[in-house]
Amino acid sequence: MADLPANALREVVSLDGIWNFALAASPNLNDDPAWTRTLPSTLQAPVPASYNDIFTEREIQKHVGWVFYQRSVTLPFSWRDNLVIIRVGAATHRGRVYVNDTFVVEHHGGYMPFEADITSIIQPGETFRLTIAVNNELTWETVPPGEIEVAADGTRKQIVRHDFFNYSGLHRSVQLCCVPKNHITDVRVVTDVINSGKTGTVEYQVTTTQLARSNNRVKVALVDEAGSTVAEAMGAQGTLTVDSVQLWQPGAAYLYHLHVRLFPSAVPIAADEYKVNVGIRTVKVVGRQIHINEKPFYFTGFGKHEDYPVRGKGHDAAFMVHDYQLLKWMGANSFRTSHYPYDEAWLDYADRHGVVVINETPAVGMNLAIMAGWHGKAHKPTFSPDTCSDVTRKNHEHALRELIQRDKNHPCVVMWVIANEPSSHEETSRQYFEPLTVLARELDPTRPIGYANEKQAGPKEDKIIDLFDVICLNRYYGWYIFTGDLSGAEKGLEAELREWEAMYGKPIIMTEYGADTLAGLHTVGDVPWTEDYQMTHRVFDRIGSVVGEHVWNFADFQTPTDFILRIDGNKKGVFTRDRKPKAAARTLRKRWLDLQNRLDRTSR
Ligand code: BDP
Repeated sequence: MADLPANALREVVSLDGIWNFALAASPNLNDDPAWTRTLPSTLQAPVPASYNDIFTEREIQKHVGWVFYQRSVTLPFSWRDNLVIIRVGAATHRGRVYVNDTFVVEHHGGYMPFEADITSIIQPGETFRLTIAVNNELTWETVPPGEIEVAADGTRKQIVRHDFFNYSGLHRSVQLCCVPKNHITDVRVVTDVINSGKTGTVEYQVTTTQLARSNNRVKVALVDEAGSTVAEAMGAQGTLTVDSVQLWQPGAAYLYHLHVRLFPSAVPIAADEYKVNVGIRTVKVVGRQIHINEKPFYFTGFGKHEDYPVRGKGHDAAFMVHDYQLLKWMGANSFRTSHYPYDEAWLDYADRHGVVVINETPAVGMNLAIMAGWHGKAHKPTFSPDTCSDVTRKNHEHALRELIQRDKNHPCVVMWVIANEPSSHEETSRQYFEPLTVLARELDPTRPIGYANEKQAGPKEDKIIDLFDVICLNRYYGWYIFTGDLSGAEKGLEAELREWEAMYGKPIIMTEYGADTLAGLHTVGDVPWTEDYQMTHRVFDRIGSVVGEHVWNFADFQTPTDFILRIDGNKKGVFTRDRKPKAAARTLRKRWLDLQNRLDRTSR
């Protein structure tokens, strides 16, 4: 189930707030079973938040291994006769949950929710000790990958292969949920539009618990924004049709909701209910274009990060809504969830407000050629039994499954990005990625797929692009190449884009481009790092296959603090880390608002 909301038949208690906190004494969890004792309250950490920047101790900021979060929880008496579920929004990168001394669930992957049924362990009215152990280690088997270096004195250091800080902890809400025993476990909707755009169809499939399946009836009703039921049906699956449909449009969202109810036979009172927002729209790749509702769509916006001062990657509704306001102010119609899936609240908001989302897995940093290429050094193969191996791929498949399972119903999501900048010019990348593309299409045949391509895998060198629908390019002409030479950059970029266009005939999205800018630094002329050093967009306008531009990045963000090419983070943000616009914001804003006006006029 994508989420476990409260409703007439379900209750949810938030466990967010201040938890007792401790670093594990040993890398081996069983050497320090902290869940068997009550942690002292001398050290406490907020949930949700990364723990790294909360404390003053470098030891905590740079900690590699397990930490413990602990609090006490009382189970309401009124929840007897129901299931009690613990739901953890995200434990980055691995979480283990303990109820008193009992282990209840483990989850690998730092950006997905997981849950455990604790009904048989705790009695209603009982107070229990809830401990969540969180591990932030990245290895060649994890997604994203990393390596741990152990110094002679035993100090452990996490090497990451991606350009953002390895924020760790409980990044999203922790909830205690009360769910009817007889319940709905999943709802899937797929929409289409027929009859020249006049009729919408909503294919739905409801899954229920075993008990429910044998004895119960499922009733569904599709309700419009005014609260009127526009279609109804009985049965766990079927197709609803909506005449005079109101489409979900970028910038003009319309949301129906599917109200699913479960009735025990012959009893007129629902045993469970669940509501899913439904945006009726289509997405298709048509030649060199991406169509939303049969019309070419041009993406304007950013690659982002969940990254904020102090709270790191901890979800924060105020920052989220403010970021959305800034996106709107900029004239941005879309963004990419680089480089991992975001809190579901991001997608709910995008659904509601008509923002288009490119949704990415956490597979970033699968490229040993990047820094090696930079220094002209030889490197190990990226895809091999010693590096990204079959085990890594299995974990990558798991991450992809979880992402599509969680986000499949969101109309805002128009494309899945399977990895960011993998070493796709290496021969063995094909063996690694082909099964992932097959799986993505099997799990969701309705959305195009892509991966963000890195420069070394140019149009002639890339080994996997034919497996994807859209060419997503991350290019730094004028920054990492043609540094300080904007006219050389313009020519180089145009030549490369024309080559991609001629060789593949697929839509191209510029999923990254940009330059570091130190806010407040100005000069006369085009000098890198100043606010005056800005690229033009002329090339994109000259190439018909370019269907989108996502600047890297929306805001400055924190990077590993020992990465010598960064000073207190990556400064490619169009906004500073505290969300103040840099000079480029005005130029971009003008371009995107003009584009929006032009497109509005042509679609009228
Ligand atoms: C790209 C990565 C992105 C980096 C960016 C940069 O996709 O994560 O932050 O370059 O170097 O390679 O700024």
